[in-house]
Amino acid sequence: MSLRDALRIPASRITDERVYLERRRLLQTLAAAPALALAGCAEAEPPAPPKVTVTPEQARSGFRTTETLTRFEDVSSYNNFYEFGTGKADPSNARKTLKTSPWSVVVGGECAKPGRIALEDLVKGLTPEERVYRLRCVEGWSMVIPWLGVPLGQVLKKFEPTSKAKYVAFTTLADPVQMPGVRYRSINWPYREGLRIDEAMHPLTLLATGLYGKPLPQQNGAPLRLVVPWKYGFKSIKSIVEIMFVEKMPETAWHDLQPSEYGFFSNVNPNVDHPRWSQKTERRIAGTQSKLFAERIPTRMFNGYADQVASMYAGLDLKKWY
Ligand SMILES: Nc1nc2c(c(=O)[nH]1)N[C@H]1C(S)=C(S)[C@@H](COP(=O)(O)O)O[C@H]1N2
Ligand SMILES: [Mo]
Repeated sequence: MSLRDALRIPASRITDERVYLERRRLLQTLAAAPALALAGCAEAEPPAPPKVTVTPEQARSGFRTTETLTRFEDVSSYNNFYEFGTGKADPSNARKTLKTSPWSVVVGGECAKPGRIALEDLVKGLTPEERVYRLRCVEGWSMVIPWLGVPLGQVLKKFEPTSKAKYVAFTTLADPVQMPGVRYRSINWPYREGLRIDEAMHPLTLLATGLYGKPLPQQNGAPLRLVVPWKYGFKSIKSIVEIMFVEKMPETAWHDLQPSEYGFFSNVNPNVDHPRWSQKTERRIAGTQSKLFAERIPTRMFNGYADQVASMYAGLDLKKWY
């Protein structure tokens, strides 16, 4: 792409950029904005990603969409991982500093078998499955990503949660040595997320260990991250070091920062706008569409997974419980 083309920024992109900058401003980050518009221009165009085929059974389950995949190059270079900085390209530096092996996770709270468990043992006996999911960021962009992982519910059952386990709380590593962004109090570290127990046990909810058939890149949350495809991307917490079964709805990092804007549920919902921007459409970064000029498409209820998940929210006022 020539510099001239790069500077012909469409109105749609300017809107996106404002949303992105507003979210950053909220974090009171003092760093100067990087030269975003030019960041991708030197890239050679990689080939289009492969096509996906699915069985009718997989389609009904929501496990695999046939929508055009986002290229590996985009999935692994346009990221949100604030532990490494608030710019989209900052998390790529995680490759150099985040040590993902050995890795262990502390599991505890309301369960019969708490303890610290090595990653290998956590997923032992479970075969990684490929799930092709849409990922919708609250900022208004989306991707289609072929994950590798194990259903979270199958992992959680190993710890024998008690009847008091109404929610599951997750925590990311917060090491200022490996994660330079943690030196700044943009978020109240560590990054925390949570699910209601039925959401955690839902077959769509994945503990991802890879993508595109490879181990998870550091910037995507290696070695272990959550993927909850019907919720805004920030629920899909990266580089998990702690999983707790709890009785009360746990505090989460984005809710902690701005409760009026980021709720506990954060289900993708085109009818409930973010207080500062619309959620009716999204910019789909897929196929050969560049990050800068991706097409805008309508956002779907529960990110297109309503058939699989809507029943969990029957009777819940989704405007109140955003
Ligand atoms: N620990 C941690 N997890 C995180 C984030 C983060 O900043 N820190 N960002 C979230 C947001 S806003 C999104 S959209 C997704 C992005 O995942 P990806 O970079 O793999 O596409 O990760 C989520 N998980
Ligand atoms: Mo996001």
